[in-house]
Amino acid sequence: MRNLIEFLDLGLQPLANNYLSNNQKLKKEKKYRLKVLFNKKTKMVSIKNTFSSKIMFNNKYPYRSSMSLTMINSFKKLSLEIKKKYKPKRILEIGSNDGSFIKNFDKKRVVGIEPCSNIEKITKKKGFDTYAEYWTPHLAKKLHKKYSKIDLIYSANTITHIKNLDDVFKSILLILSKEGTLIIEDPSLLECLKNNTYDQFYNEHIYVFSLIALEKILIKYNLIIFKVENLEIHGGSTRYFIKRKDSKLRIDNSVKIQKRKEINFGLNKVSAYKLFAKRVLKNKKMLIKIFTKLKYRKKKIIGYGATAKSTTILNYCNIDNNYISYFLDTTEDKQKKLTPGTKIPIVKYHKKLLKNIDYIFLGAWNFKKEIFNKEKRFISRGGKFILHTPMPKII
Ligand code: DWN
Repeated sequence: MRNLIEFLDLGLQPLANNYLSNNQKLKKEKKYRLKVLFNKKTKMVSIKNTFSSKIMFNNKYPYRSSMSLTMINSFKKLSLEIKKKYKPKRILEIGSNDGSFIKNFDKKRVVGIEPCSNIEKITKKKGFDTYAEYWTPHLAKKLHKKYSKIDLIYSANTITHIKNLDDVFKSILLILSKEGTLIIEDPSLLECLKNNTYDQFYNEHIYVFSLIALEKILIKYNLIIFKVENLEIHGGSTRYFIKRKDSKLRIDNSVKIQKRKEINFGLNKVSAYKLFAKRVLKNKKMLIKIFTKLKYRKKKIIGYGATAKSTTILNYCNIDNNYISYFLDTTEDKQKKLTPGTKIPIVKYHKKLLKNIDYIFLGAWNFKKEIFNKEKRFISRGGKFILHTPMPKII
């Protein structure tokens, strides 16, 4: 416990993806204190108060990875690379969501694990072999019986959502072939600190990984990171290519480069986290100032992309339905609901709803390029966006 440093307090927060229906509006919401910790020994950054997977990932999970073209294209690009470079006989995806990645492969060669059964169903219906189960040693054994060893395992934005990392990697060892590759992809702690994207912290993101922390866990399982790729996706993610220690795959220079970058920034020291916390507080004050000024000037503000991330921002900064009239979102399961904690109505996306709008708060700032491209008309008639990263600004 002496190694754990609490460096950030993001206040009382509701569950990030717990969108409220109108009849839940007056009910008391489940809230928790969102505090973020740095472990001086393991270098791991994690949130303090956690919830069970069953509470967070169940048959009502609203998030769909297919809602963004950027995600679809990124999965497509990676799939081509996997087919070309690794030529796997069988691919397993842990956290396959609505199948945006696995749909790029032959149905006979790919298996998807997705515990949120409402989403898993979508891929199963299309004829893919999917399991609405959590990733556990029990499931790994079951899959091993059916498929024997698997030579490529992929997991995007999932491993950081599972508290028991020991179980995660033990289960992987049960099924990954001797020369197999494990690819995991999650938001980068380095980018989070550099860009002040404190909204990467919420109940589902139990960890935000850095290479230096992940490496320390993997070594316990004789797993080694042999290549690293930095991606723009989700505001800066890292893709780690991992092998068994005795596999013949050679270690790429990108690992050394990434480690140097993280250490130069100070990800191994408490001071970097304390400075980040100061910037986050300044960020909050600046964002509140922007909203207060615009409200005083009677500007019409809406939100775009009711993200899990924006739950953290809105609740931390107390920006509610007094400031933002509604959020536009393409996800059916979020529409006609209210944002957690701040109770801002979420409306089905339609271009005409941007007509008399002056400002858009970009909840899905991580898809800025894609959205700016889509909303050229709004921009050309003088519409402006409010962004909180790296520091709050209007563009
Ligand atoms: O790790 C996680 C990530 C990958 O997905 C999960 N814990 C939960 C979820 O987080 P998020 O909600 O912050 O993810 P996104 O991908 O930033 O969400 C984008 C939201 O914006 C979606 O609700 C879809 C919406 N959207 C839209 O309405 N129009 C997105 C785009 C690109 C658009 O054009």
